[in-house]
Amino acid sequence: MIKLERLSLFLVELPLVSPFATSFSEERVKHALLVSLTADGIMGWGECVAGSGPWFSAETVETARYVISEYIKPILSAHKTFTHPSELRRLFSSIRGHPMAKAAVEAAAWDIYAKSQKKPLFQVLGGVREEVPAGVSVGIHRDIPSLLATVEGYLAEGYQRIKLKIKPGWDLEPVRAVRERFPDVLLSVDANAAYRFSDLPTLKELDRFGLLMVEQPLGFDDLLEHVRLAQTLSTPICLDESIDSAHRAWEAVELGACRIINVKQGRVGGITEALEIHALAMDRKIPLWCGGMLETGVGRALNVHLATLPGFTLPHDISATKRYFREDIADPPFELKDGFIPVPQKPGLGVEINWDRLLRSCTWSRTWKI
Ligand code: OSB
Ligand code: MG
Repeated sequence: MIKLERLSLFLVELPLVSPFATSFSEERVKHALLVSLTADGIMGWGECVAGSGPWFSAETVETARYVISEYIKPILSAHKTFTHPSELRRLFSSIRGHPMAKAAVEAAAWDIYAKSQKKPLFQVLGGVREEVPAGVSVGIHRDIPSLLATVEGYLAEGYQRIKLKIKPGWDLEPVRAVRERFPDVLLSVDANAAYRFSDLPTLKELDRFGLLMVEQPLGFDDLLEHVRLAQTLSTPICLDESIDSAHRAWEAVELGACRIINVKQGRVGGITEALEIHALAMDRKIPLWCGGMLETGVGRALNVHLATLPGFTLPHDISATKRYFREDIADPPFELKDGFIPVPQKPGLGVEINWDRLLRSCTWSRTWKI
């Protein structure tokens, strides 16, 4: 039995090495909400993947701070103990929605649990790999030459798959240019829900570029239009925003809305929920890969551990630390080794908080006794 002692929250702001533009926003600074739980003298960490504004999802770092402070913390105070982190999902189920807030706290509990077992998290999760294949997500650029230069640089570093962010007006031309210049590269696109079904003629054109997948072309909460699109497109559809729970993943698979799922543990409400999607995907032979939300080293470490599970078979949006930050708040930085990210082998997440850097980038923090 693990007895919780303290909960802390930290809001941090870390400058990104380069602006990251998508169909929904342009970010220059990463806003993150970090969670720590202390139990039996062990400190566990989680990172909330919500963004600074309600663009990717309804949740933001501020809504997560509010929900954790006002609703999740009282639940922890009422229960105080857990024997396995998968119990928290049910404890938090009285709170409707807010999967990213719940996931951040659950993550800290998984870190504590693995540390108490003196095992790296991937072993506790049933992971089968010591390194995971790295892909990179390339934001919308100001012009094609600068995009080609960025892609060339990433390929030289060894990334195994390039994902181009697209939106109406920045789609066929950049995809064609990258495909012509790099005919053999594993290439995919991510629209972050920027298209409508009436854009079908443009989306059909994407079939010409030998893409691995098109990620979330239509509405953020849609399944049925994705089913219709899947029936006319030969490129596999991958869903990201639409999958906010294991139940929704099951619906998507049953309906034929996607052939591939991008798993973000935060988006679906935590590792326990993500494990349920993994079981479904194994059963239904749906390839998975681990998405990213420009996480700091804390969230990235969790993604790396999750991506070691057997159903995660495609390259991930898990890139080296230096692709995101000059200085991260966790050490050591993640580095690429022949196109792979090695899995941390120390207990738990296997990264150390750099307190100096955490406190320097921290804009607000609070600690409660549980
Ligand atoms: O849609 O996958 C996405 C970043 C922020 C929000 C949404 C997405 C992304 C990325 C970057 O594509 C992935 C990463 O490298 O962390
Ligand atoms: Mg996406």
